[in-house]
Amino acid sequence: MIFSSAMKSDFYSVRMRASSLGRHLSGGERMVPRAEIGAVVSALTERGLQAAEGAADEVHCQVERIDAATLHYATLPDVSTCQVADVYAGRQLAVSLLTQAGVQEPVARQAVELLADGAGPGGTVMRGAVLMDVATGQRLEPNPERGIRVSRMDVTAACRLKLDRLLQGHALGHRRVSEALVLAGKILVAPGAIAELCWSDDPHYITGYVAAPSFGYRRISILKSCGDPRGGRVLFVDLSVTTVTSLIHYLEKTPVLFSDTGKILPASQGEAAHA
Ligand code: WAQ
Ligand code: MG
Repeated sequence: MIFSSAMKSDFYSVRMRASSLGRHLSGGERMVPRAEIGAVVSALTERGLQAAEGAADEVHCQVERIDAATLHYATLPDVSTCQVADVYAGRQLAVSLLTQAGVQEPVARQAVELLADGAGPGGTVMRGAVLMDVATGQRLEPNPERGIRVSRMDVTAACRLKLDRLLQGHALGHRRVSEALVLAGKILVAPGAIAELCWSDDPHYITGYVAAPSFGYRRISILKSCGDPRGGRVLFVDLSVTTVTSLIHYLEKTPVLFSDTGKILPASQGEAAHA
């Protein structure tokens, strides 16, 4: 069979979701050339099967060809880390960073409390992110159980090599960091998205971040207590710039490939963020 150059250069979105008795356990989003689909489906499936100590009873992988004409290229945000003494200091710092990014302080506090309490119905963890109106704190996602799943983003092969080397050189080589960085990167290039707050729902992973165009991906060493199963994401939206529908479409559908990394900035103490 003869491959046209168009086929060779096409990208495919590969998405995985794993669940147990209908409850979401794990998800994954990649965007790769044709030749890598097999390996990526296999790796994501394995990840789904291993989620929650093997509790998944269903793992779905979906492969979709991306229309090359809709593909956007971008650069990843800079990465920095703030060391804080405890959860209280970490959440204070998150509020202060969100304020710097243009979120009113009461709205920033509301977002932190929402994730702390579990943003899904009945204090559960959502599958996707909360969309929050930066002006009012009002929630905008159509389905508060599902939220918004940011999807169709990845790094190019050359950028992957550079990124892995960069992160490993700063002891940040864990897949969790690069995945969160790519997700935050897509949010920061979405028109009308002004900041993101995130910490994991993994009970043992307590580092989270605030991301904004002005300071990039700012990790905060402690954003929750060890053992706490709650976590999530809040995206702050400026509705004077975009509509809910077009932002959701961008986050879920517009393919974004990162072709270069940002910098890793020196570690800073919590209070340095006020400077
Ligand atoms: N789109 C929107 N929201 C998502 C997505 C997605 N593709 N994937 C996960 N979420 C939401 C969902 O509510 C999860 O419960 C929550 O985010 C956390 O997901 O630099 O590991 O995959 O050291 O547990 C950040 C710090 C780690 C990494 C975040 O998130 C670092 C993390 P998790
Ligand atoms: Mg998780």
